[in-house]
Amino acid sequence: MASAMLSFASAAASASASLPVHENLKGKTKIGSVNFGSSVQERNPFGKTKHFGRVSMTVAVNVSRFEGITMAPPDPILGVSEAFKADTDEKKLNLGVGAYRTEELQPYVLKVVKKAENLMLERGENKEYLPIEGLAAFNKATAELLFGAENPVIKQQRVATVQGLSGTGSLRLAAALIERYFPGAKVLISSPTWGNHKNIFNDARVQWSEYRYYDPKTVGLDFDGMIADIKAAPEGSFILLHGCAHNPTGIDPTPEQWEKIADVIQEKNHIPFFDVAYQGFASGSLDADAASVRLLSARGMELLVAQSYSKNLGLYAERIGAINVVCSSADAATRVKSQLKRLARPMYSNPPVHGAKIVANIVGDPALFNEWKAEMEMMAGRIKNVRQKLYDSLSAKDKSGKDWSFILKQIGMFSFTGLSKTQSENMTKKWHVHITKDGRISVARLSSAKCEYLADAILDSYHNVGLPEIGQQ
Ligand code: KET
Repeated sequence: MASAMLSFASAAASASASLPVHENLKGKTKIGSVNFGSSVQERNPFGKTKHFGRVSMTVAVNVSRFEGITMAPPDPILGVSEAFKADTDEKKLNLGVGAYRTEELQPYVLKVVKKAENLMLERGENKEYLPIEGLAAFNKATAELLFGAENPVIKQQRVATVQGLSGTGSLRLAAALIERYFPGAKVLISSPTWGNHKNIFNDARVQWSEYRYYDPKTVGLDFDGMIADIKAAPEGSFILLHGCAHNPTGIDPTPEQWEKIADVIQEKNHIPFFDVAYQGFASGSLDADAASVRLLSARGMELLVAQSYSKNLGLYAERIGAINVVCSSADAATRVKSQLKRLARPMYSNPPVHGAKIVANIVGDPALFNEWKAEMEMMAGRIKNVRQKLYDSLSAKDKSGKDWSFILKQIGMFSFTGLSKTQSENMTKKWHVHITKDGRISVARLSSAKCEYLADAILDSYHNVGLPEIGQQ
């Protein structure tokens, strides 16, 4: 506290020091002593002059005006990376965040991204503001990647596409649209879901509730529960769906199940709201991973889709993504787009250009586009290999007869292990394997070499820590 008080005082002092010299000296400063005098006190009602020998300075006796602000809890996902940094053990492993690493556990910048960036340097492109809606070439490319260039929604110009601050920013913009134009509407999110969904809707002041999704007994989809809850939601609700590679469970509905989901959404006049953060990264195919969105849009439904290029192009820090709103007419799409721009302008004015140009350059050049697809397949393939290796290690080491094959059925970056909170904590405290407390493991950050160690950590945590929670496999 003392240091906080002194730093408050020194902030006041530096404010005073920055005054013009003649004002600062108004007969108050003597050689060999520092007296910040009453002028500081007058400006700072929280301060009081203290005398330390010949040095007198203003000390904040009253508490900070930020005193009422309590410490925020660490983020359940990004906080894992902070804890990992602070861990000094050599064996430490960060399997928290969904950000791809190589077999050497190094971050990976796609070769095709480096090529696109070189091209941009050669062209000497400028850094002027983008329009509020983002880069036109990017918006065109991103909507076509999602729906397919020949899709009627594209041909009939029924999609309002606005470049967003990656997946999160695009979801947030959509949430703001819902808050403004659908007052009282509810968003239904899966249980469980990506942790940030709840924050996004809370901050946008949009009501949400959960629909059943994960069944711990089968380590699979609770399809009946999901359908029943979507049916029971008030008519016209927004149904948040993970387009592919559901986070955190890695469990996706089958094509037949998607049809049934579409049936009940239509029946209840709900509006599907897709979060597509892993297109091409889940199966290795951009088209296959967009099948759910295309299936629902083919029924002529109006829907929302937030996209991200963090994972599939490894552009995590570039914050590049988009929000797409499919409307029943081109006219409605134009109006929706104008309102999305109106929401974006006071929030962040206009989006960053770098990632948008990378995406537009890659998608717009057939050779680069093919290179991207190959690299995406490589990343998806490496994750599948490590998944297999982890399963092999667990099966070989576990003599209890437990079936770990659910790990092979899950898709995408993550494996939802079923470890409880205390078991997950044991992974970190005892084994220095940093994972989220819901038992999710980012397989995209695992190497084959670390599979044995991870299997030991999982088996110890699973069999020796706490009692399995009710319903846990
Ligand atoms: N949706 C989902 C489902 C998702 O998993 C993420 C990121 C995002 C959106 C947003 O990503 P963005 O970088 O804003 O485009 N998930 C990983 C990172 C994070 O939590 O921010 C994760 O789950 O680890």
